[in-house]
Parts: sequence; C-alpha cells; structure tokens
Amino acid sequence: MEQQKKKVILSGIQPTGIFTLGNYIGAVKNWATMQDEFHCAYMLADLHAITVRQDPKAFREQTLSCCALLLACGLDPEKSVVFIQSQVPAHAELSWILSCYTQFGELSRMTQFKDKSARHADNVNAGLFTYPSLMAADILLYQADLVPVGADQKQHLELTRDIANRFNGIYGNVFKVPDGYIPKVGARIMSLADPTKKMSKSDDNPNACISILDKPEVIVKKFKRAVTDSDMEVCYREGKDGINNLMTIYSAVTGLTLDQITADFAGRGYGDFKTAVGEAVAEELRPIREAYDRFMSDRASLEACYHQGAERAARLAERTMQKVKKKVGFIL
Ligand code: AQP
Repeated sequence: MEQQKKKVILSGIQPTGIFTLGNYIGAVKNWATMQDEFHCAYMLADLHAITVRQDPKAFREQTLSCCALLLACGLDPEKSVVFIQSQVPAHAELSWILSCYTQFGELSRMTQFKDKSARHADNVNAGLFTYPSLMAADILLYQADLVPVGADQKQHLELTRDIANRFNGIYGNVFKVPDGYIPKVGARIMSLADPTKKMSKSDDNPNACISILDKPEVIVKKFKRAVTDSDMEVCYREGKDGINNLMTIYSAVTGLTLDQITADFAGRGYGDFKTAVGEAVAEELRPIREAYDRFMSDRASLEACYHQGAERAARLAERTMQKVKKKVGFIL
C-alpha cells in the first residue's frame, strides 16, 4: 500500500512576552502533539512583533526566552523545524513580492488591522497594514498544507489563499493553497479578571493572565482571585463566563469532560473548584518551568538550536523563492 505523505503544518507565535496559559492551551500544547503526524515548522514571529514598538534589549531577551519555552513545551528540533522568523530573510523577501499581488482594498478590510490601529493609534505603521502579506509569505514559503488558526486569524488565512490562487492563476502552480486546521483539542482561554476578554500576553493586569512560568503558589493565588459570578453551581452555562473559562481550563489540563467536572464539584462551591483548577494548572506547568530553566542555563545549546532551525527553514524556503523569482522575471 502506498504510504501517505505527511502533511506540512506551519504555525507561529510572537515573542511579545512569556507565553500565557492561553497561548499554551490554545496553541503550543497542540503543536507538540502534532509533531509525529505532520511535518511541522514552528516559528517565533519576531518580524510580526515589531508592528508594535518593542524595547530592543527586552525584545532580544524575550525572544531567547520564548525559544527556550518552545523547547520546554515539548517542541523537538529533531522532529520539527523550530526557528526565529527574522533569521530567515526569505520571509521579508517573499512578503514584499506578495504585497505587490495584494490589493489595498483587501488589506483595508482586515478586522485585525482596524482593531490594532485603534489600540495603537499613535503608531499606525505600514507594517501593521501589510501584516497579512507577511503572514501569507510565512505560510506559502513552506508550501504548508495546513495552518492551525483561531477565529481571529481566519480572515488572514482566507487572504493567504486568495493571494496564492491569484499568483498561481498568473504563473502556474507555484504555491500550495493551505487549509485551516482545527486541532482535536483546543480552546480559547479568557482573562481571569474579565472573562469576556481573551487572555493576552500584553495585558497590563498581571492577575488577568497566568504566565506559564508563574510559580505554583502564584498560580493558585491568581485562580482564587479569578472573577466568577454570584451563583454557587460549577456548571457550564451561558452567562457564567468566569466559571465556563475555569471549567475549560480544568478540562484542558485534566482531560475530564465538562459533565465529569460538574459531577465532581456538585455541592462544593467555587472556593474548592478554584483551588483545584489552580493546583492542576500548577502541576501541568511545573515540568515546563523546570525544563525552561535547564534550556536557559545552557545558552550555547539554545543558540545552536535556533541557528540550526534557521538553516533548515532557509533551505526549505529557498526552494520556493527560486520558483517565485523565476516566475516574476528576476534574474537568478
Ligand atoms: N487566550 C487564548 N486562548 C487560546 N489561544 C490563544 N492564543 C493566544 N491567546 C490565546 C493563540 O496563541 C497563538 C500565538 O499567538 P500570538 O502570540 O501570535 O498572538 P496573539 O494571539 O495576539 O497572542 P497574545 O497572547 O494575545 O499576544 P499579544 O498580547 O502580544 O497580542 C495563536 O495561535 C493564538 O490563537
């Protein structure tokens, strides 16, 4: 029987801060489990991160920390291509070319541009506007079959598909047209201080989010303070955003279903439940924090790892770049 070729997956995360529990449950935890089934390329999207002003020294340190975090969360550089986006120049190069095949009107319709430009009104830069062509380049460079996307990135993936189809329509089959991939387990984790808002690295309120490097006692304390409601029942129901969020988190780290959680905590009130969630999360994150410390204490290996990742990524990207350059008429 003919062996099925593994599909290619590309995903990334911005090194804009230490990952939150949201980044972990919604993205990175799944990335680790996908490594055997797919050919995976995972990048730290530092080119994307500078659409918002970063302090250079802190940004460099943060990017290193995030690299160690990816490894600590189980990404295996032997199995996956793990790299830092800015170390592979083809991303910026293809992004420019693709921006010449992207319409101003298309970019103007991106809701994330509208949101981010409203949030950063003092710095509505061109990079914020052309961000989707960079994202298209990230994906199309590796001929990705699948891209894990949350609801907030669906519009960008659609645009990537449109750009790929447009380019292919002019020049023949250059790019694989990627599909969205919904992981088997995945969830949107909300802020602990305002459960109608997503948990975010850049939230100014430290009690709103769990950093995956928070110490166990800090984690438990933050969960105890989590905003819930005046009801007493641990059950997943519309209008109980805080409890729904805590149940989602508890389910993601313990593997219990929502019904099992409701049954386990029947008649026990919120105090017990919050403590249980805090302790379960602290236990889940403990080995990650320990592995992170090990990776950070061996900078030479960390450096070797991301350099090697960039070399592998550059080799893959170059194949696509050669095709693209030839098609648009550049001299090779
Ligand atoms: N709260 C969340 N729940 C589930 N998934 C989440 N992700 C982010 N927050 C949650 C997923 O993490 C991946 C990487 O995200 P990113 O760093 O590229 O950008 P983001 O979505 O903007 O994440 P943050 O934490 O909110 O960063 P800042 O504060 O810098 O904007 C993506 O797959 C995302 O869906």
